Amino acid sequence: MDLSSIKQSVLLGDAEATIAAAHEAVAAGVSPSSILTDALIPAMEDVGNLFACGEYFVPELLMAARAMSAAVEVLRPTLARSGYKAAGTVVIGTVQGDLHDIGKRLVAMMLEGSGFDVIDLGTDVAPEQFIAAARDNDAAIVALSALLSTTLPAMESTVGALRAAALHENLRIMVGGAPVTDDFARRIGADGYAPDAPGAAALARRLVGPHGDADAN
Ligand code: B1M
Repeated sequence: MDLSSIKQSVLLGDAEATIAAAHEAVAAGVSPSSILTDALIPAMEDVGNLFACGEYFVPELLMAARAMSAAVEVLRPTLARSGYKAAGTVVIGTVQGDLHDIGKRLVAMMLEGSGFDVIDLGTDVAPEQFIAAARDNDAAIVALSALLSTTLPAMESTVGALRAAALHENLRIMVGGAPVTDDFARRIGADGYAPDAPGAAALARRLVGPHGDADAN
C-alpha cells in the first residue's frame, strides 16, 4: 500500500487526515512498524529538514508533531502487540525551578516520532526524579530542557547527580533549551546538545547508534 498520504498529511500538519490514513493502512494490513518507519519517521525527518532550511517555523513544526503523535496513538496498541522494538527509552523533563514546557513537549513528540519510548516527567523536575525514572525504566537517554538562564545551574547539578548515581555505563545525557549552548553542554559533562526539536531527535538516534556517540555535541 502507498503510504505517501500518511507522510503528506504529517507534512501538512493535518492530524485528522493523518489519523484517517493511519487507520486505513492498519485496516489494509500494513504493519504498524512499517507505518512508523516508512512513513511517520521519514515525514518527521523531512519536517526537520524544512525547519533547518527555514521553510518551516515553530507553528508548522508543532502541527506536524501533533499529527505524528495522533498517528502514534492509533498505532500504539498494535505496536505493543507486534513486538515492535523501540529505539530505546528517553526520560525527558524541564529542570528544577523551570516551568517552561512548550519546547520540551515538542522535543518529546519528535523523539516519539523517531521511534523512542518517551517518559515525560513534566516541568520543575528534581534531580532525584530524573534518577528514579531513568533507573525504573532502564532509560537509554535522559533529556534535560531549560529555558531560563537562572535554571542552568540546576541543569548542571542534574547532570552531576545522574553521573554520580552511575545507573549504567551506556546512559546518555542530552541537553537543550534557549539559553543552552554547545559549550555549556560540554562544560557540564552532557553527551550532547541540540538547538531544536528535529536536532534533538537526530542527536538521540546518534547517541543510541552503534557507536553510542558519547560526546555527540
Ligand atoms: Co517565560 N521566559 N518566564 N514564560 N517565556 C522566556 C523563556 C524569556 C526568554 C522571556 C523574555 O524575557 N524575553 C525569559 C527568560 C530570560 C532568561 O532567563 N534568559 C522568561 C522569563 C524571565 C520568565 C519568568 C521568570 C517571568 C516572570 O515570572 N517574571 C517566568 C519563570 C517561570 C519559571 O519557569 N519558574 C516565566 C514564565 C512563563 C510562562 C509560564 C508564562 C510561559 C511558559 C508556559 C509553558 O511553557 N507552559 C512562558 C513563555 C511562554 C515564555 C516565552 C514567551 C516562550 C517560550 C516558548 O515556549 N517558546 C519565552 C520568550 C521567547 O522564547 N520568545 C519566555 C517556543 C518553544 C517552541 O521554543 O522553548 O525555546 P523553546 O524550545 C525550542 C528549543 O529551545 C529547543 O527545541 C525547542 C523547539 O525547537 N529545546 C530543546 C528546548 N528544550 C530542549 C531540549 C533538548 C533539545 C532542544 O534536548 C533535551
